[in-house]
Amino acid sequence: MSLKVYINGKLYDKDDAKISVYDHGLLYGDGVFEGIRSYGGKVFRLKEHLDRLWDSAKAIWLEIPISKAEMAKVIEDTLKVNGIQDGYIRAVVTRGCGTLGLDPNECSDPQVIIIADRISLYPDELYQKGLEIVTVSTMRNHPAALSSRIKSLNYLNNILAKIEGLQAGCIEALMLNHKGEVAECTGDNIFAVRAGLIRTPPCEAGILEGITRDVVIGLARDAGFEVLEVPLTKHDIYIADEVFLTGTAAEVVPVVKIDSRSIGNGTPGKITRNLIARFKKLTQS
Ligand code: PXG
Repeated sequence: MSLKVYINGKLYDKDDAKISVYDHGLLYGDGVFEGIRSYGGKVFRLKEHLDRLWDSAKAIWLEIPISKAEMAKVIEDTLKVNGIQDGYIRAVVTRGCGTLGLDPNECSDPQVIIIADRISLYPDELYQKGLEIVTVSTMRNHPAALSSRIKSLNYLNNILAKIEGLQAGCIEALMLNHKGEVAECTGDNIFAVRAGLIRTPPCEAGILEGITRDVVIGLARDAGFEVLEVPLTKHDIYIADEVFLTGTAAEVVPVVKIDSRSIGNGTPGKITRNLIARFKKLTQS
């Protein structure tokens, strides 16, 4: 059976789920989105994702044509109709069809799209052995030009960094901000542990305020660890005992090498493994 995709109140077979070439989401990356997980048929942190989607939309003057409650229902319904238990949901709101000019006032019909699919997980091995990443030269967008807190359809900044990472043989890459501080990876937030203290860059570093990041900060504090949101330099990452990434797709993944330097003893650290176990328990309860 073909997957069903929701577009503006209707379900379409995957192959028939289409958006106009005049949609400003395509023409200009003018729109917002969320990537969300479901575990055991239950949507993970749905409220937080909806709040962020609405905040992103507000920041770009985009009015989402349905309510948060309606969006929650169509997300849950789309998951159910596709019979997905453990999956990945992509919620997209585009500016809609307009003219071949930038003016969003010429666009009248924002498109609400919900795709629920099975997630292709990172190999188990990655969580056992850890990930190698590199710092790339593509600077994270200057937050005064375009706030990284907006999860917009324009991901070129991250895609260019991802390409640099891939060319260096790494599937994830570290981006620095305009001040040369550690910002985040292309689709994941970063944490460094040293002497039992967990640190991660603050939102002001020009990062996406990751929902997994917030969940993991909460889990770590509940477990009695101190977590600080403070500016970090590359040096802080190089001399860390442990480094890990958080994200909707990756969950919590250990980093064991960066820019060819081993982190700690080159294997996933104790606190990272502790947090991976706590995160798993949370999503499987
Ligand atoms: N930073 C950036 C730039 C991101 O795009 C995160 C951090 C982590 O945030 P969450 O809320 O997911 O904990 C993201 C995640 C994917 C994928 O399939 C992930 C993201 C965007 C597009 C695809 O891995 N965003």
